[in-house]
Formats: sequence, C-alpha cells, structure tokens
Amino acid sequence: MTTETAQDTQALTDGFHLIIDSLKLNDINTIYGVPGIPITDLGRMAQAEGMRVLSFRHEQNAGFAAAIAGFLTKKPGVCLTVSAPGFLNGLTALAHATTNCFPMILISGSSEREIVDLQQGDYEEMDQLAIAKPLCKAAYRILHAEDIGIGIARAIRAAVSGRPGGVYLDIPAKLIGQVMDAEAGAKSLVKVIDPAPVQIPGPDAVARAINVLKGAKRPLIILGKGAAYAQADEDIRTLVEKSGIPYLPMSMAKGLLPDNHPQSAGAARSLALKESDVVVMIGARLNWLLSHGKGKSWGTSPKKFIQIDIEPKEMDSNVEIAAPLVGDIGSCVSALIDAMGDNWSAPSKEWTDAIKDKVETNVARMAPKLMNNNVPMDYHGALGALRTIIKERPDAILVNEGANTLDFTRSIIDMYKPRKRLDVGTWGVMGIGMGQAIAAAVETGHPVLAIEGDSAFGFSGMEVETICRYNLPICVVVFNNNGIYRGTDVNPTGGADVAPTVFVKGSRYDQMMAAFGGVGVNVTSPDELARAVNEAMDSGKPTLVNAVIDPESGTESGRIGNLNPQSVVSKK
Ligand code: ADP
Ligand code: TZD
Ligand code: MG
Repeated sequence: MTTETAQDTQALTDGFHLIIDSLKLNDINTIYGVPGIPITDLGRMAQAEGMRVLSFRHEQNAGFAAAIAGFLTKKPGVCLTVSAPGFLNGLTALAHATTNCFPMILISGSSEREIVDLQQGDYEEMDQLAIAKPLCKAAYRILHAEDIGIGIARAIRAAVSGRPGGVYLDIPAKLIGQVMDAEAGAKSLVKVIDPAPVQIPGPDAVARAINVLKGAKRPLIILGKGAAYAQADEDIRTLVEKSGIPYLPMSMAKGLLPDNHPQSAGAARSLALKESDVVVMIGARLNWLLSHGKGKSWGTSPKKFIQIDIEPKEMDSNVEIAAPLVGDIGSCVSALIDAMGDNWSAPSKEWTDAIKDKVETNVARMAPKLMNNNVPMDYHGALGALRTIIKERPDAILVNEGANTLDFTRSIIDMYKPRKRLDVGTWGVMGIGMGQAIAAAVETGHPVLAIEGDSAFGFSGMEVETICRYNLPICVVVFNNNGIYRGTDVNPTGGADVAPTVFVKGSRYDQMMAAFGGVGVNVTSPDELARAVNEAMDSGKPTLVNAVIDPESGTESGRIGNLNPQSVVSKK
C-alpha cells in the first residue's frame, strides 16, 4: 500500500490506494464496472487489494448490478466507469437507483477541470458533475487526495441514510494519481459511524395511526419494496399476524411473507383495493403502480391511509394521508406492534372471508391453465412449470423483466422468502436482467433464475459472457415469442420491413450462452422447460433456455395497455 523510492524514504500513498482503502474500511468489497482511462489501474489495484472487481460488457448493466446489490445488502453498491460515454452509460442505472430508493454510488473517472471548464476538448471531456446532479440524490467531486476519505464517507452516508438513493462521485484523473504521505493518508480515512441511523416515529404519530386503525372495518396492509429493503422481516410478520389484517405485497415485496400465507390478498388485489376502508402503506408509494391512491381501481368507498415512510415529503404526495408515520420501517412497525397492546381485535370475519373466498376462486380458476402442456407453450403453461421449481427451491432468486413475461410471472410465481424477487422496479425499465442476475449471484451465493422476455433480454444479453466468465449459478429463461408483446404484427403497407414489434422468427438465444461455454437448451414444452431448468439449478452451470412461446399468446403492453395513448385516426 505504500511505496518507497531510493531518493525519498518517506512512505507514500496515492489517490488509487486512498480510494480503495476508504471503500474497504467501510466494508465495501465489491466493484461493478467497465475498465478504461483513467480507472483501469484502479480496478487492477482494487483486485490486488482483495476486492471483488466484476468487469461487465456495458456500464448500464454494471450499474443495474450495483443498484440491486444496494437493495439486497443495505450497503451502497459501487459502479466504476470511465469518463463521458462510460459515465453516461452508467447514469441510467444511477437514476434508476434513485427512483427506486436503492443505495448506489457511481464513481466515474473524469477529465481535468482546467480543460473541461474552458471547454478545450480534453479526452472524453464532459462536465459530468453538472449532468449527474439532477439525476441522483447527491453528487460530489474530490479534487485533493487528502479529501478522498471524507468524500467517500459523504457518498456512503448520502446513499444509505434517510430515503436511500444514488450518489455520484466524480474523480478526475489527476486526483487518482496524486501522492501524499502514507501516514497522513491513513489518518484521513473515515469510517462512517451509523450510516443509516434509526428514525423513531413520534408517539403522537403512533397513537394517531392506532386510532385510525381501530376505526377500520375493512383494513388492508400494503407492503412495498421499501419494506423488503428495510430487513425488518420478523417485525413485519408480527404486525401482519398479530393484527389479522389482509396484506397485499407489491412486486418486489412478494415473499416478505410467503405468498401462500392465509392473510395474503395477492390473488384478490382488485377486491382488496376497492373494498378496503383503511390502508396501511409500509414502504410503498402511492404512485402509478397503485393508481395514485384514487380512481376506479380504488372503488367508491372512502379510504383513510396510514403511511410508514422514512421520507416525510412522501406523505400527501397523491392523496391525503390520515396518519403519517415518518421513520424507519423497523422502528415504526415495532412501535405499532407495542401500541396495539395485547387485546387487539382482528378485523371482521366478513371482511377476511370475503378476501379469502376471492383468493380461493381466483387460484382455482388459474390452476388448470397452469397445468396445460400446449406446444408451442403459452405463458401459463411455461410459468406453471417454473412455479413448481421456485416452490421447491425457495432460496433461489428470481429476476424478471418483459411485458407479458413480467406480468404473468409476477402473478403466477409465488415467492416464499424476502428479497427473492427482483424486477423492473418503479420505471418498468427493460435491461435490468443480466445485471441483477449477476449481482444477485455474487452478493448472495444463491442460484438465480432469470425469466426474461425476448425483447427484455436483448437489452443486456451480451452479459451472458460475463456470467460464463465468472461461472455464476444463473439460469436465464428467454420467453421467445418472436417480439415485443406478440410476434404477430404485420407491416400494414406490405413493405419488406417487418412491424416494429417483431423480431427474427425462430431465434435461438440458447446459442448465445453456448458461444461462451455455458449450457444452451432449446425447449418447446413445459415438461422440457422444467427438465432444463431443474438441471441448470442442480448443476449451477451458466445456462440459457430458449423457451418457444406461442407468438399469439401475449397482449399489447401486458397488463398496462391502458397507459398507451390512443390515436383519433383509426389504425390501418
Ligand atoms: P413499491 O414500488 O414496492 O410500491 P416504492 O419504491 O414505491 O415501493 O416505495 C418504497 C418506499 O420505501 C419509498 O417511499 C422509500 O422512501 C421507503 N423506504 C425505503 N427504505 C425505508 C426504510 N428503511 N424505512 C422507511 N421507509 C423506507
Ligand atoms: N425501453 C426501456 C429501457 N424500458 C421499457 N420499458 C421499454 C423500452 C418499453 N418496453 C416495455 O415497457 S416492455 C418491452 C419494451 C420494449 C418489451 C416487451 O417484450 P418482451 O416481453 O419480449 O420483453 P413479452 O413477453 O413479449 O411481452
Ligand atoms: Mg417477447
């Protein structure tokens, strides 16, 4: 870590080592990135110092990996990129992390300030700090080696404290090479104390929430990915079970309690939203995914909301919150449990039975569809097979993206443990797939099953090489329906170009994995699919299963077709 020269016996350190030492001191031991000027040696040295340095084929995928590492571990995931174009490639993921409240730090090398600020055309010149600022929670630049310790400390605290989010850290090439006295350097490092302090809700706020809840006839709990992130699993389970209130998990909160829990209203979502009168939001926002807390999907019966969130500004974002509980989920949920006392009366049987009946009806209606053995497969047949695999392997992590592939998987595949379902998040972004799969495998050591639409997979498909290179236990299943939503659109002009939603028919994505030494399998029936995936999960070998799906079986935009604007001029 120190260098000594013949002329000068003073022990020295430099920007490279101060960055690495600062990260390690704060228990950050993994970097996701793409090498190049000026950060190539930083990656090499980080590896030499015992960090795990995972090189990707595109920064966006490294960034999505870092973002989801943050979600899984409650520590900021770090993405390291080169200047301008590498930085911009990473920026989508940084914005995504911020949008989803995942802690992440994008560290980018940059050009020299003197040249950038005079716009003299440096190598990969760009005013990166200014560009990053509106897209993340905080953005910092370090100019002096002696400030690296404090700069990285600020970045870590900004990422994980309060509402977590993305932080940009700008490190000009000159900084990385700066030299300073090793002892002074060691003293300048900062270990962040209590980076995400608990935030205890006020007693009045707790009492108010309990009062509102006591007045409820048809209460409902909604668990969001903030609740999954918080790692307050036991307290959340206690609150749900002690209260007897039906609960609805948002997509990435599935498995916080097992989806087959008797209080789960997952299969009775519409009824639960429409008929409830008091809704307890735990780490979920009333954004588009919950129709902004109003309108048709919430029905006509008046609602009162209790909302637990660490971000005070979230309250009243869309509708009035009758009982805001500002604080961290662990503290808020345990305060509610305490305040409920020992004689809490469960909601009426009429309400809980109405939900249970609806769940049973919907589950029974779905069951035969999941058993079908059609060739080519439809979504139900294929997912019926994969559903059983996750049931038998509840520790496996499920990554999921696409349109129909996303919506059907979310509703069909039950999750049994917390933080096992990772997906497109708040933006519904395509391209998270391989980055998330890689980070999930690296951070948890558990096997990963990535269920990918053929379009969705294409956004990060080149990372199958990365999966093979690090020999990760990832099985990718591509639901190949020849295109986006359906593979059957035609060009209305009769011209040679196919329709904009249609891909090459009969593509063999499995051959991409085989090209890098992984296992590639082409399957056409649910039985073949189950066999191939089970084999992959047993062997832990990188595998890609090309699952041929009937191109007719999807619908436009999956479940959110209603969000498409309609033209007044009728379609040709
Ligand atoms: P979903 O998409 O699952 O509905 P959102 O991403 O919309 O979830 O909401 C997550 C919410 O959780 C955010 O408003 C965020 O501020 C909040 N949050 C994240 N971590 C915590 C925590 N530890 N304590 C309290 N709230 C949290
Ligand atoms: N680009 C990005 C980054 N995110 C997006 N969400 C989209 C484009 C638009 N989009 C969707 O919302 S879903 C989707 C796109 C391109 C692909 C759907 O096709 P698929 O899934 O093959 O992945 P299905 O099963 O065919 O519906
Ligand atoms: Mg498709």
